[in-house]
Amino acid sequence: MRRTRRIRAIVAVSATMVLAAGMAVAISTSANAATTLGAAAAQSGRYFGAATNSFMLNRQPHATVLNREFNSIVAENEMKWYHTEPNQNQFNFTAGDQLIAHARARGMTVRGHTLVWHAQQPAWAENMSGTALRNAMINHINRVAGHWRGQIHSWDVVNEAFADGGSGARRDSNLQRTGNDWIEVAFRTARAADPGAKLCYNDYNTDGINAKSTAIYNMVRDFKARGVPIDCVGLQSHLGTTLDPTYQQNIQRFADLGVDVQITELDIQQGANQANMYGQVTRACLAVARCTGITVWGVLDPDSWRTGANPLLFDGNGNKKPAYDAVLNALNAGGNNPPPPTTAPPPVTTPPPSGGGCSASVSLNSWNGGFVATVRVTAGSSAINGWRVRLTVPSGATVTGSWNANRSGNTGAVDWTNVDYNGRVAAGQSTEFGFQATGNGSIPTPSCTAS
Ligand code: G2I
Repeated sequence: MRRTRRIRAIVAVSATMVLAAGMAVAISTSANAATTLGAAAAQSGRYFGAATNSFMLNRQPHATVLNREFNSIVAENEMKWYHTEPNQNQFNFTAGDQLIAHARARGMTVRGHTLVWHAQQPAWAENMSGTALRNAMINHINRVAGHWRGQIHSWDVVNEAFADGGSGARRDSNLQRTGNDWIEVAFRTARAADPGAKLCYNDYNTDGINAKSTAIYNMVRDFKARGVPIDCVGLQSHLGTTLDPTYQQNIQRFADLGVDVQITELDIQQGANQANMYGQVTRACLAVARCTGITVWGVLDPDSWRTGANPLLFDGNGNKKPAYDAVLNALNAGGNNPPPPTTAPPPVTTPPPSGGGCSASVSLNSWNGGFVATVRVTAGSSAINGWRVRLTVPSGATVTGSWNANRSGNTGAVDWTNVDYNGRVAAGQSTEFGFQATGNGSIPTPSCTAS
């Protein structure tokens, strides 16, 4: 009897404690819970982004939802090759500039999509092959990544280069036919053009462990082993009505190679499982420290490329769907596994000259028949207001394009001078210019004269 009473008392006390603890949790959760996707993701150092287009930036209700909910954006189409270089060597950055200005004004980061892809090429590139196409690709990367240098969080350097199905092979394309090394050439070129951007390989049907994702895994492992610059893998995640049970395991195995993983184009078929799957995908990313962000491929259902699938988080009136709540709750509950802080690009170790004036150093990214040169100009112990670099192009080589400098010619000894925005260099600081050439050979250390 006495024992029974004691047990009852303990039960009563524990019940009160559980209730109290439950209330405390409920109160602290609602007090701390973020109320937008971007803020909720930011709690664990991640971003939550959306694809959009410049012509939608002021369209309602898209604009209100975009600006309120997301802390990252990506161009759905307007940074693709056909858009940015409609005619060879004639660049159009207007829409991309608008998207970046919109993002920067609101503290959003920008994903770059995409430097090279077999689809959505301009007609002039579609009709090219061999060395001409390879050189056009390199020039495109240099000019586009160079234009937005320092403003892109992550670039999809190469998009969708692997075949579907079980072969694990590369997809056939005009780019692939220029030689199997086209992907690594693209990554090396992108690194030189924008050393601060994370460089991603991006693909679809990679949302679990399968032949295609394994082929990509093997490529990334090979790139890491050989020092080809790659920082991240994008899993597009255009999903149907079920999630592959190995979804998280697949993210984890890429992370274990030492690259970040980003969910880059998430959308999920509307249906009974939509909200649940959105929650599952979000939790899978949060569970892997190196899964650093999620982007949905559009904002409002009617604007989705998947007509009629209603695969996004908001309906046409901008109302939040159950899928939205599932994502927000998952983001608010997660965050116990924040990704490591992003590392700055490695410092360039050119010693500054001891006196005034300037010095120059050159690094080459070469392939059989061509190269990209990056030239670093460093001011000495005093600031300089302009510079001239004399550099000898290898015999037989010809400069086909350059950026961030004016040049006197394209063979032999060439003089390069600053353009209006990079002439002034503070004491001990550096600026860079670059050029692309056909031919091969080494370049002796260039001379530099301050003006
Ligand atoms: O296909 C879905 C995505 C797969 N991964 C790469 C993404 O870049 C791709 O995005 C879609 C865009 O959402 C569509 O909006 O890429 C399509 C092109 O492959 C885009 O569609 C095109 C239409 O096919 C064109 O008719 C249209 O002119 O958009 C163009 C611009 O509105």
